[in-house]
Amino acid sequence: MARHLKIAAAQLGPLHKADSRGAAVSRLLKLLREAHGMGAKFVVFPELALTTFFPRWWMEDQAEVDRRYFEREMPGPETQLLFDEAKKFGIGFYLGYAELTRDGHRFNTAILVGPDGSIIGKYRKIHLPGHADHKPKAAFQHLEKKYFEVGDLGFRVWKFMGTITGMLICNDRRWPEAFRVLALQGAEIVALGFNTPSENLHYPEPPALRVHHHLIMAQSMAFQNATWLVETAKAGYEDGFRMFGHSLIVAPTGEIAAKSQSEEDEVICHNCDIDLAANLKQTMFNFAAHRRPEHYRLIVDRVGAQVTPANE
Ligand code: CDT
Repeated sequence: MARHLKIAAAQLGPLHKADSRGAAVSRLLKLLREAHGMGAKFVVFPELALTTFFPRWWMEDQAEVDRRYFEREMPGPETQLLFDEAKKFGIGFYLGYAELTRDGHRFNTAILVGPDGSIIGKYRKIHLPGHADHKPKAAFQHLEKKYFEVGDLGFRVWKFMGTITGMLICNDRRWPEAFRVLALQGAEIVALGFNTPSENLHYPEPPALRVHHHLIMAQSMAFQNATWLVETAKAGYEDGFRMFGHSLIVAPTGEIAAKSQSEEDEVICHNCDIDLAANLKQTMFNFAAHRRPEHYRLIVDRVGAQVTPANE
């Protein structure tokens, strides 16, 4: 009999600078209850789901940044409520937050929490977009390179609720390498939270084109890696800066099984057939039979593109 897992993407609308951690958790709890009402057993919350997307602000007082935006413990006094409620419902979840470690390192982090409330896995974001310097002329900043270190835990998967599940965060979804490393460990589900500005910081681009890229990436990454993919947005006008929604649950066939319609708090849910990918994994994307890593060396040896014509 095919394995099924009912998965929800619990999208958040904007969390403003003035919103407290407690207010964020209350909204997460409301979304969790709604997901429970839909029968979900695994709920994917967004990236940095406890605060505004603070890397859009240049801030110099690091102690203040730490106090307002970073978690020193997980669960902490406010987030404990979310752990307790999820455990009561027997729901596992993915949660993104800013992590400050005991020895002073800062990461953009996601955790996988089992239905018993225990933390099963942790991922620290590896592809940090944006810049570290202040761009005073820009409408907003994207300072992930200032506030976070590159994740030090690699791309991993965990046995989770009868599946093999991996985690990524936001900008990772633009890099095929990240998905392939998870797929090579047998990923059946990839969970990912995101905050994506509707406006491109670097050059003018129609917002619809940015959404188009988001959709085609999700569909191709899920299909080419024969995995379910759940991508959950924090969306809407946060302190006046718009981020798009379009939270998604994508099947290993590359088809969109569910998609959010708003830029507000919204739950989407799908009963995922985890074995749907079995045929793909044994045929077209049978990695053992068809991959040719001896010809992929450049992928790990070279970071930036260099023009290297074969006839020179
Ligand atoms: N949060 C995050 O990683 N956002 C990026 C924005 C890139 S534009 C500097 C994303 O890839 O969606």
